[in-house]
Amino acid sequence: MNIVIVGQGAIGSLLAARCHTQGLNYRVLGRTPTLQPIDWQPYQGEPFSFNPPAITPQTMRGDELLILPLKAYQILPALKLLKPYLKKQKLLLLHNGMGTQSEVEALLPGLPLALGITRMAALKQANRVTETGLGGTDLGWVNPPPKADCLAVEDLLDALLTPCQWHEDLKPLQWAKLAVNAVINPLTALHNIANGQLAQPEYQGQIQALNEEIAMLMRALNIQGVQDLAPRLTQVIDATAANYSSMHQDVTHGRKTEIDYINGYLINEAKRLGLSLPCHVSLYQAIKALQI
Ligand code: KPL
Repeated sequence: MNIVIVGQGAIGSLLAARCHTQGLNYRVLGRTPTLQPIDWQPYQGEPFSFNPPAITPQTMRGDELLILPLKAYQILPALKLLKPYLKKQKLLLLHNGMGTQSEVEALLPGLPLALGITRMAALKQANRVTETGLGGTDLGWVNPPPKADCLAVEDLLDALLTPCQWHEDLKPLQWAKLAVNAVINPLTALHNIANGQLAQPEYQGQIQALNEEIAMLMRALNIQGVQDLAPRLTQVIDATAANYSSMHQDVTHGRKTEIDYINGYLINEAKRLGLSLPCHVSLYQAIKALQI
């Protein structure tokens, strides 16, 4: 089975480098048919340059594994463009936030779909891509393909995303990640601080209020893991203390943020149940006001 990596962002380029190193059959589907070479700097080991092989929507065979390491808001537009060329492909989405699953299911009913939460980290500056962390990936099928294809995809991803773990139900892990992103990302972007600065006393009141709203929503939706919210947040703030969150970087560079798929998703889920999350709403509005 061939792999198609959609886009040439930091994680897409990291995946291309891993495919290249492992000799996997892969192609990159970029915005243009010709791709830039990648100057790859692995976390450990010697840097090297390589030319990722390109593919266009028209030249796909129809049975590939399509990996979409895009921002949440880019998933639907990308798949709308690809829709005429999608036959029996399998899709893997890798992004922060939630809400794309129902969008993809509505656009492409029946297409095999897996979701992943990754802690792989890379930084892209022009053609240079630096691997900045060696985190693992959690994976789960939303709509698995027939058995043989399913095993083929799982084997490929086990090799490509090592260390990775497949889960029967990814939802509790998706919510755990969503809860972390819904606090760290907008607060660091709004206050223009690194993740670690959220450990300061001045932010504790706001963090607690945001966590309480998430806990209420998770209880209403019967999602496991409420008791882990606060300790996990403290642990992530600690472990990523020197990092600037993805939303901080998006705001700093004048890019669109993933707020609609993070706090926006929480707010919509709450609305659906007749609940309100005033702290998340004001944070959402504050981030929207920063965006162009
Ligand atoms: O996922 C992240 C992000 O920045 O998007 C965290 C975990 C907050 C690390 O910065």
